[in-house]
Amino acid sequence: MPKIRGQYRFSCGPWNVSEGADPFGPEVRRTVPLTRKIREIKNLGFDGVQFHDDDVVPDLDAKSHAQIMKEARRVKRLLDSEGLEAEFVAPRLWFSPQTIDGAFTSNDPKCRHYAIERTKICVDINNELEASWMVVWLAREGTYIRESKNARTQVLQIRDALDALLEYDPRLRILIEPKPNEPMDSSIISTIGHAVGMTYITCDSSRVGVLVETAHSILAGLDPSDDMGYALAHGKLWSVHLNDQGGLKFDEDKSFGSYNLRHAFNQVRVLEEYGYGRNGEWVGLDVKAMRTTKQTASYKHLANSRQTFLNLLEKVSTLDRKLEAQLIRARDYEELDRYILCHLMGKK
Ligand code: 3MF
Ligand code: MG
Repeated sequence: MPKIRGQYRFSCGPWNVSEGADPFGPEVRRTVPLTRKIREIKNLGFDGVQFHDDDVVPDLDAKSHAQIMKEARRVKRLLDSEGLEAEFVAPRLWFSPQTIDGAFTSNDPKCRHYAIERTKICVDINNELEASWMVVWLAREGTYIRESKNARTQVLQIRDALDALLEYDPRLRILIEPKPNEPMDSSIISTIGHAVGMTYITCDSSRVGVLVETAHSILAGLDPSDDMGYALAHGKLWSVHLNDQGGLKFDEDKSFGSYNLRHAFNQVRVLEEYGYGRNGEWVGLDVKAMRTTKQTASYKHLANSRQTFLNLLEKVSTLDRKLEAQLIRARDYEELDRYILCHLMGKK
């Protein structure tokens, strides 16, 4: 088999093993303690864990800085004992009463201050866990009605917040994870183009990159593999959240490849052709189990998504590159289309 170019390390978050509640019904699975989740994640062949700040230190707003760091050290020891790394710790900026009207872009200056201070604590937790970088999903930075905010001001408020964090820790690297909507009607940093643009207006763009999530690209009506290629061309794709999404619906976080296998193939292709992972980039999964999933199968969607990535990697590396080049030269894209479909189906 041809040599694989990329170096793939997989990560996922404890929120990917969930209780199955949705807006229309309660939990259907029991809560699994963090220690247990981490052990299972290791057993599934993952190399790293993604966290929210309060996954590491629950109820963190009510705790002293010393207590927070003490609890963070405990999680670091747990990771060490399993031989796992922390990929990132992301601030949960969408839960507290202070972030109802947005975090960095709240109309209340006291709430904006809260958001920055909370994120500084998240930076400290990242450092304690020796994570690769901090990810920010700008969940509530947008509007329900346009007149409530000024779009230009919002962009500059986010820039100022990122600058404050970059100045707070001169070694910090920040990844922006864009999403076009949900929970907001309209997010201000809605696509990967917006996120990459945002990196350039910060005080140190060399320390700000992006994370492409499959479902978020699809919700924006875009092709995730093209979004990855766009960010790669800017040298800004430092992480991904692979999953799948059945068109313009609620955010589904389906297993990778579950809805559109060809889309998934092309995401693996764009990463592999670049040699993704050589600079420490992670293959993150952000997948949700179906509500119908029983307790005993709580991890299947994670194992399946990782395996689908590896299977598609094999499909990418066994592509007949000579034939591909020949068909491209001849501009015979009908034949190329047929060849790709047959290759994916294991037919000649
Ligand atoms: C929402 C998401 C988030 C982010 C996470 C890390 C809860 O659609 O994808 O998951 O991935 O907050 O930044
Ligand atoms: Mg995500």
